[in-house]
Amino acid sequence: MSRVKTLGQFIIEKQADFPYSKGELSRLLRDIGIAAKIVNREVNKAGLADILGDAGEMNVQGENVKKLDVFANDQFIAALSVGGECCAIASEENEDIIVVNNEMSKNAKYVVAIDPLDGSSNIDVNVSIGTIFSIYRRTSLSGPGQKEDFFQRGTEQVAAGYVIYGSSCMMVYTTGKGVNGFTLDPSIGEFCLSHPNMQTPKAAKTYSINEGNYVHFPDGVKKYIKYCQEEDDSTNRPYSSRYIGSFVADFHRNLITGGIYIYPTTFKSPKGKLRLLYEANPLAFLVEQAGGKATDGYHRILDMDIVELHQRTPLFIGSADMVDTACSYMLKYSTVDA
Ligand code: P6P
Repeated sequence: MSRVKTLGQFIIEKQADFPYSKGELSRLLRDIGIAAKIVNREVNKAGLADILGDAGEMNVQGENVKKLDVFANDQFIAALSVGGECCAIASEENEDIIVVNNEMSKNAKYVVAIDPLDGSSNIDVNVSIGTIFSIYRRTSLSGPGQKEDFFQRGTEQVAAGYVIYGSSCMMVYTTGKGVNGFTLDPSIGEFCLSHPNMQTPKAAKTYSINEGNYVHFPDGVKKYIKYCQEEDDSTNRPYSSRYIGSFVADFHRNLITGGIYIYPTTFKSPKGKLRLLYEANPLAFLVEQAGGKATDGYHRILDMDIVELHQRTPLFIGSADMVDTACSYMLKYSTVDA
């Protein structure tokens, strides 16, 4: 056990990096870790729906079975509310913000944006899914959290990360001082430091994009895909195409092995599909801390203004050299948005 460093021990150890902090951010991160363990337990049972009852039905215990993304949303909201460190939550599952108005939280310093269970459509086919979170200091001075507390650029995030519910459950996050990955050890019920100081390869040979949308891609994306497919030994091409259809799973693989994930504008998603506040920004913060890049094809994701909670953006994210090359094709072949 002495060689194992748990998430809780790591957070306390790193708290020294924030001399003025009274531990509120540490508590928030621990609360997210707790909710992640509860969600992981339910995700792992998803395949037993026939026994446990489908969502919206009563199970054998007479309990109402919730859809997993609703369950996950409830768990993270509960964990963030009871901890007292968060005064408002913006969730992919909720049209408006959730104001945490209990005595402890209404003057809390932080707000949290979250996608509680991204890729949940993959649950029924046993594909890895994930939670994405982003933490900001509130901008409102006191009292209940406001929607405006979330209208901050990604550069203002104090922490961000994701949980991947896959062959193992991992929590990967940054507080602006590098990226660290923790793997859940079910035998002790603790996230343990397994991937210290993660860095993503600068150059790589995996591209992740839904080529089914090819005909509606911007010309710059079409040209980049053809670049990836060309034979050229000197630049390790053709690259490999890997697309799981679950953002956190594709992102996590590319973070470790190197690669680029692209969700550009398409016919069905003319502004892109991924949400800026609780998908693109948190992973853009994390990938930059790991030496990678994230843009909308032209502009750095973290510099983009947020004007509505569920605002969408095109997303090019991953290994720095691959993002640079893809964006050079966008500049050359696709008109920059106004
Ligand atoms: P498509 C899941 O719905 C999601 O938001 C991401 O997790 C995933 O990368 C993407 O959409 C898949 O979208 O249009 O390729 O099925």
